[in-house]
Order: sequence, then structure tokens, then C-alpha cells
Amino acid sequence: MSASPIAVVTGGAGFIGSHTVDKLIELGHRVVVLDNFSTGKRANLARWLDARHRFDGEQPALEIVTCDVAHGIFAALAAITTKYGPVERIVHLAAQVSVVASVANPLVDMQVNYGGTLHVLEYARAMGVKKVAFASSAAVYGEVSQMPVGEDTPTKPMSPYGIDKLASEFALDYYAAVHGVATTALRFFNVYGPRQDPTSPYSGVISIFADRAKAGQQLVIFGDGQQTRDFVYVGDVVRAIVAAVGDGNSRAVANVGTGGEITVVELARTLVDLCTGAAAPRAERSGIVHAPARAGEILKSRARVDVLRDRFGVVAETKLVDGLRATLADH
Ligand code: UD2
Repeated sequence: MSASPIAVVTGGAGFIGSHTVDKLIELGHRVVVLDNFSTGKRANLARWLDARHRFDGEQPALEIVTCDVAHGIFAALAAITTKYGPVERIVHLAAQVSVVASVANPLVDMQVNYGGTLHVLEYARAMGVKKVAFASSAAVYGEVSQMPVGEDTPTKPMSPYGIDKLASEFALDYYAAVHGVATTALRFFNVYGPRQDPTSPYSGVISIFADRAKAGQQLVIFGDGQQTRDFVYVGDVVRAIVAAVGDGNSRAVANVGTGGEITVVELARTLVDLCTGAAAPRAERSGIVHAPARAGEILKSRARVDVLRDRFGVVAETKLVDGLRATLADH
């Protein structure tokens, strides 16, 4: 039996990363996770940690390396590649993920997010990695008046986070053009699903609402709740990632969303209904209250998704209510 290919997932112990690892291993890869466990959790990878999935060079398996991507992926991977062979593909998800934290500390954001991408690209160039897929963000667009947002919309990021994601995209393009490293940047819209951490005030709204609705606590909507988002289920995002990292296309940039949008108030009502049953008496249901709008908040967000469909053959097909049910089951 020939050894299965080695894929690296940076940030592989995190929310999107661990779902990506699950899928890549199911597809037959040996997967190396690079994670500094600042937000990632070993428990997210629990199903691969038993003896059946030992990384002995042949069967699909998992190896975890604790490291900061922005401090030397070369050293982190040296022992593994010497023993088991070269890395074929890299999914680069490791990042500082809070927009608010990036505003408070732009230098850290730049070092981790832009610096991390450069380390990954330098590794890919030096080691002849076949493909790098990168988690970019809808944050590269900033406030856009025309919906849905296509990839050709002028980018105008409104935060250090968005700037560093866009700078990373430029770096991907540069390495593709100058060094022949095949790359794809995926611009994630609002990703949700099981394993998303609800504990920070800046966690994704669905993880926060799911947690509170399940506990019968109030859901707090910022502003009037008429702002919309394109919420895309993590399982669909993983299909986009796997398609992007598996193909030879280069220099592609693709939105990853559903192409639909829902208001935050509708979202809150749907979650409350799912938790209590639409017919439940008002008193048993979580209340929905309003608080002042977040400063600098974008009003509308909806992805155009034809590049994802036409170039990568992926359509986000999980219905919101099904995705919400799966998310609630995890809380
Ligand atoms: C998303 C991304 C962010 C960045 C940005 C780019 C997530 C988690 N964050 O930020 O990384 O890419 O898009 O535009 O995907 N809300 C409430 N109550 C709460 C929490 C949130 O009403 O308790 C509202 C919030 O005001 C916003 C919406 O829910 O209108 C979504 O908030 P979010 O923090 O989940 O995501 P967003 O779109 O601000």
C-alpha cells in the first residue's frame, strides 16, 4: 500500500479546522495539525486520538504539533517530513479571529495573521507544496452598497483584521505568480456550526444565541436586528476548503457563503422556536431584547457564490434550520 498524502491544517484544533481535519482524514489523508491551542481544543480532535489512527506513515491518521505558525513552520514540520515524507497540501486557517481584538492591537494581528501566512507561503515555496488554501474573510470588502457581493467588488477593509486578510491574499497571489505556488483564497462569510466557541463576547452570534436559547436566557440583539448576514454552515465550508486544497487551480479567490441572507431578528426568533417549539407558551421561551448597535457595524452582507459553484463545484446546501438544529445539539 502506498502511503496516503500528507496535508497540513494550521489552526486544525479550532472550530473550522477540526471539521476540516475530520473530512481530510475520512478522505484518506494523513493530517498534521499545527495549532498553538490559544483557542483550539484537543477535544475537537478526540475521535482521531486513539491508537487506530497512529501516524505510522501508511494509513489515514492524525499528528498534532503545538506551534505558532508565525514562528516557524519549518522547525515544526522538520521531524515529521524527515520521517514520513513531504507535505503535499496546506490548509491555512490559523489566525487571530477577532475583528475587535485587531482594532485594539493591530500589531499582533499583523504578526499573527499576515506573518503567519508569509511563513506558510515560504514553507510552500521552499518545499514544493502542491496547493495552499487560505481562510480569507468577507471583512476584506468593508461596507458595500451593492448586494450580493461578488469577488470583483472593490475591497475596502475597515479593520486591521480585514487589511491583514487582504494583504495575505496579495501575498498568495504574489507567491503564485512569482514562485509558482498554487494558491486559493476563500472569503468566508458568517460561518456557524458545532464546536464554535460561544464564550467570548465576540464569538459568532449563532454560537452565543444557541447557548442562551438552550439555557432559556435572553438573547441580546445589537440595534434593531434588521442587519442581515449570510450564515453558512461549517459542513459546507469544509466542502469548499477540501475542493480548493485538492485542485490544481491557482490564484483563485472565492466567496464562501450561501448566497442568501437573514436578519438577526429572524435568526433569534428561529433559534428560540427551535429550542422551545413554536407553540410553547411565551413564558417558557427565551426573551429577545435589544441593546445599542455595535459601532461601525455593516448593515447587509450576502455573498455572490457563482465562483464557488463554477470553479470548485461547491454549493452550500445546508438549510439554516438544519444547521441550527445540528448546532443546538452541540450546546
Ligand atoms: C463577521 C465575522 C468576522 C469578520 C466580519 C466581516 C464571525 C463570528 N465574525 O462578523 O470575523 O469576518 O464578519 O464583516 O463570523 N449580534 C447580536 N447579538 C450578539 C452578537 C452579535 O445582535 O450577541 C449581531 C451583530 O451585531 C451582527 C450579527 O449579529 O449584526 C453578526 O455578528 P457576528 O459577531 O457573529 O459576526 P459579524 O458579521 O459582526
